[in-house]
Amino acid sequence: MVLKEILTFIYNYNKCRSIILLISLFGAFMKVSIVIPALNEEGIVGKTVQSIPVQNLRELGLETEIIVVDNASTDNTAQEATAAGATVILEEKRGYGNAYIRGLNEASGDIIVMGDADGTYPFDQTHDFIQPILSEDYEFVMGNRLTGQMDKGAMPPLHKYVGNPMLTKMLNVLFDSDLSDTHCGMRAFKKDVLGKINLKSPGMEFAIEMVIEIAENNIKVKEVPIEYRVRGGEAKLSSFKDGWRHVNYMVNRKFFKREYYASK
Ligand SMILES: Nc1nc2c(ncn2[C@@H]2O[C@H](COP(=O)(O)OP(=O)(O)OP(=O)(O)O)[C@@H](O)[C@H]2O)c(=O)[nH]1
Ligand SMILES: [Mg+2]
Repeated sequence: MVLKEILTFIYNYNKCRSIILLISLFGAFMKVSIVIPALNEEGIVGKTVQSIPVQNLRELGLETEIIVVDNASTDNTAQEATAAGATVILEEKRGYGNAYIRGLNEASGDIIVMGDADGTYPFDQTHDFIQPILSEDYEFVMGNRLTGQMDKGAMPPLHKYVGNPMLTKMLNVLFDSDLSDTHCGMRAFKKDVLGKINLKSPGMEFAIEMVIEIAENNIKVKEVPIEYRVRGGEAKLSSFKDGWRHVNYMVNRKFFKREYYASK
């Protein structure tokens, strides 16, 4: 308790310096795994991997492991990710959830950071995701694209003003949580969290299954504003089909106590 108060004081005194201090106190023993699912992301996956500030994290005393889960891509995703410095794991079973479940099983870090391979998420802000876990006692950090800087065209108006707010509201009401952007794919958490939650969804529902599990198991969450950038390569998401899948998942889970998964 005393230690926590001292650390909080140091942190409040000088945020930037204290992050370095905290990481150097604990970081020598810490590893961060960045897990990235990728399906046909040639042309952007390499840049995404290269945007991870490995050197910067190393200077702070953190070792970084980068895992790209290639979801049986038919292009040069795997080769490009390898050339950029990632460890590439092949997951033959297609699906966003399948890719993540595989990658999370392989990750050996104390802290896991996750995000898309399409250049939309600011991996260069990785330290903002790690800091609340290191110094503020949070277990899970969730990006919030709505309060951060969103590049023009990064999110279609249908998603920004209708789909995301509606699905977020629905999840908050049904599962008693208080998040602002439940579909944000950039997240970070302590590895221990994986032992407290149960992730099974093979497809896109994985994104909300994780958030619901976090809410139901009272995991301590902090939201951080993040930039959101225009996607490189082709979108894999189909607005109406995937939106409907999420509604179905929530309704089935809440009212019929059963798992609903569409095909991947
Ligand atoms: N949709 C989808 N994505 C997959 C799959 N396997 C891996 N991925 C990766 O999961 C990440 C999320 O998929 P996106 O298509 O970017 O979905 P999204 O971010 O919700 O939608 P966008 O706004 O279009 O980027 C990307 O890095 C994909 O390459 C899969 O089977 N389906
Ligand atoms: Mg994306």
